[in-house]
Amino acid sequence: MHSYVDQRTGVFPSVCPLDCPDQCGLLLHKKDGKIVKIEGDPNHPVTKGNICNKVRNMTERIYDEKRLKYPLKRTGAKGEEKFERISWNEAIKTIISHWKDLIQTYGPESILPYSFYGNMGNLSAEGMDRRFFYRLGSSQLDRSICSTAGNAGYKYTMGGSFGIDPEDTIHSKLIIFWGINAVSTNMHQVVLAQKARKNGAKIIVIDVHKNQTGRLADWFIPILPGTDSALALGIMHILFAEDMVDTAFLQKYTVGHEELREHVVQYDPVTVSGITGVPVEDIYKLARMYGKISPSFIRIGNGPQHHDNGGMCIRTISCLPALTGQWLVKGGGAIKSNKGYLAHNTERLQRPDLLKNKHTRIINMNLLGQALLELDPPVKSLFVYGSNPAVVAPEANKVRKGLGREDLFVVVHDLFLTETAKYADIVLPATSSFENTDFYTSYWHHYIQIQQPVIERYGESKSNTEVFRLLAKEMGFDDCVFNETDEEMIMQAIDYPNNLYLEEIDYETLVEKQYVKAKVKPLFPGKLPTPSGKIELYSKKMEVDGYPPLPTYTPLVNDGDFPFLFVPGPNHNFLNSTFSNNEKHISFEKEPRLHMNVKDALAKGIKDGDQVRVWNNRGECEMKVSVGENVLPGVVVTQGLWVGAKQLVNSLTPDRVADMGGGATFFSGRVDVEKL
Ligand SMILES: Nc1nc2c(c(=O)[nH]1)N[C@H]1C(S)=C(S)[C@@H](COP(=O)(O)OP(=O)(O)OC[C@H]3O[C@@H](n4cnc5c(=O)[nH]c(N)nc54)[C@H](O)[C@@H]3O)O[C@H]1N2
Ligand SMILES: Nc1nc2c(c(=O)[nH]1)N[C@H]1C(S)=C(S)[C@@H](COP(=O)(O)OP(=O)(O)OC[C@H]3O[C@@H](n4cnc5c(=O)[nH]c(N)nc54)[C@H](O)[C@@H]3O)O[C@H]1N2
Ligand code: SF4
Ligand SMILES: [Mo]
Repeated sequence: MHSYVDQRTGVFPSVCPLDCPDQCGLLLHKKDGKIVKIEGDPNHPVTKGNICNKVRNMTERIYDEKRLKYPLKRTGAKGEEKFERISWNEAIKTIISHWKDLIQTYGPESILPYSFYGNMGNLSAEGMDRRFFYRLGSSQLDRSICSTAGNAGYKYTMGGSFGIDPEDTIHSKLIIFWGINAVSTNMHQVVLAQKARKNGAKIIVIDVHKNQTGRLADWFIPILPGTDSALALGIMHILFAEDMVDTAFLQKYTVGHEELREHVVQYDPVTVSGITGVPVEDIYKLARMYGKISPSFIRIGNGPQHHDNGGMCIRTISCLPALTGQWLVKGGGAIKSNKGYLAHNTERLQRPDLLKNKHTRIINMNLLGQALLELDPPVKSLFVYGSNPAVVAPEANKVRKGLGREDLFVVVHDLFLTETAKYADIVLPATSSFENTDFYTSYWHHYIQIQQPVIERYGESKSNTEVFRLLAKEMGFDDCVFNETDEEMIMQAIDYPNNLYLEEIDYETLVEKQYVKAKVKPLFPGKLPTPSGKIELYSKKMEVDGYPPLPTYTPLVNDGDFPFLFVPGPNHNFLNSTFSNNEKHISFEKEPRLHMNVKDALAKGIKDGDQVRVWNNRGECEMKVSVGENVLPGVVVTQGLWVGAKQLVNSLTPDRVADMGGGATFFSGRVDVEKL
């Protein structure tokens, strides 16, 4: 592979590595070996030269003085932040000698990897690491913190992560952003929607918070948290009652429309209004717009599925386009996730066959606190990479107590001394994605992209693949899979005859073109990967799995006697906890705010701008309050995963798992609020 690293000055293609659906094509401007400017690739068909503020300012992070330059070992007490520099050799030897002892005494399952998508590169996030931990026979991690509940729900209806091509949404005439803060979290979908709007499209936003996305809507519909499936069922009720369904489509492409028609009779607008807080006349208006305007497109967000009932909620919303036959119309349908189209050869990339004990325990990452404090036999070592669980995982106080265990050997591989790394015994410095080779597959648009190293490694930092090669070598794993290069791994991954959409894409083409669009065909006519091959409005599989076979509204779990539902989502200028430790991004964001309804504020004697304490039986936070009409009474909302000790929102969130996929329930917790 030709190297951009040696060229000290110039403009080089790249990919945004962050966990964001847009997966932008970037141009990195280099001067004297350093990146001086990051911009969107004007030729990338989706990015079209536009990128978000966070990444335009990412050089601040890449060259932040606080970035880790060399490995560290702990010298003080856990969490005391006392470390000293060590060599890579000592770091790797220390880790492996510890692990060999643990394996001998407690077995390999006493070791737990903990990772997520701090870098979305397929090699970095789920390549050599998977091979290593499978071969090690460590406990396996169920990576369920983000979207597994919703994905499981969507899959029951549609068979997999398949929606429409977002580039087609410029043809839509009705666009519903449903539980997605797209202005911050999927900005290019907003650009496409604005284009559609110029051609007469209406934009509706359904959310619990009138945030930046709600403010852009033609019509904002506030809803009570965790009640969206009831609203979707209410829409279905009206679509059937007023004969706005596409019977030909239902007959040809779905299973169970007759059962559904009878089932939704109970979800009349008055009942639904009582559940959702949406006025009866608005439910009618929404259903009639949805029933009559074509093409209509629903962008299904992550918000509604971070709840106790999140899986069923997404399952229910995803039935809607079938009722109106919208999947057949260009620009009609929905997107939840499009990950299925860019499926690659994970068997070869990750080598699950290396895991010999097929009964190895699997630990749900949302239950990290419990796993560290209560699991028997105990977890004795944790290896964290590409994630910051001390900030992002629910029940943060439990997580931190667990991380602080004297007998837990913690290793953290990251670019920064994160809140998690502060608990580490050994800290390893990670390269930024711009220093690595990797390939990227968006979960929203249809492009596969390649990253080649553009800048030299920062200090002594190493990429994830390099670290796991070193660990494997020290373990004495001589399987050839640990010697393969990044290039070889990419070739293996994209050589995947099972996915015909990738048929014409190979490594050479990727290197030559930088990004290539998968040859995706419309979903219909065609066979879906559901058991019936059709859209399953009635799902036998759900029945077998212990769920109601038809879409259903289930209330949230009782979370105690606190007056407010607490919705702590991400913010505009951070990406989860990434950037929350970079001064520039903090200055854009200023400070965390708690949004509260005027009625509630009045009852509590709280005024706009007051400092408040937010608390429940799990923990507490302090922040400034914004009083207004942006949230309904009984709901408080805050944005951003801040790292300040008093701003740890996850100290308040429950570690219950959702109804499906072991998903997180960040938004189903209750709190009380008082003036400080
Ligand atoms: N700027 C920025 N972009 C990001 C991220 C980031 O941290 N910052 N994170 C990235 C990641 S990992 C993800 S998963 C995505 C997430 O991005 P989104 O899909 O936008 O998900 P959230 O922001 O979690 O929640 C979306 C909206 O759901 C609302 N909501 C909460 N509960 C409910 C409910 O019950 N019903 C309805 N209708 N709405 C509800 C929230 O108020 C919020 O406005 O964004 C990615 N992009
Ligand atoms: N309250 C609340 N909590 C939430 C959410 C919410 O909406 N509300 N959202 C949840 C969601 S959807 C998600 S996806 C999770 C995300 O949680 P995480 O995946 O933990 O995401 P980040 O906080 O961005 O942390 C990623 C870390 O990876 C590091 N990193 C980046 N690149 C590399 C690399 O190449 N190698 C290594 N070793 N490290 C690297 C970064 O420096 C950073 O510290 O948070 C969840 N937590
Ligand atoms: S965070 Fe999202 S919008 Fe921003 S540059 Fe990356 S992919 Fe594009
Ligand atoms: Mo996420």
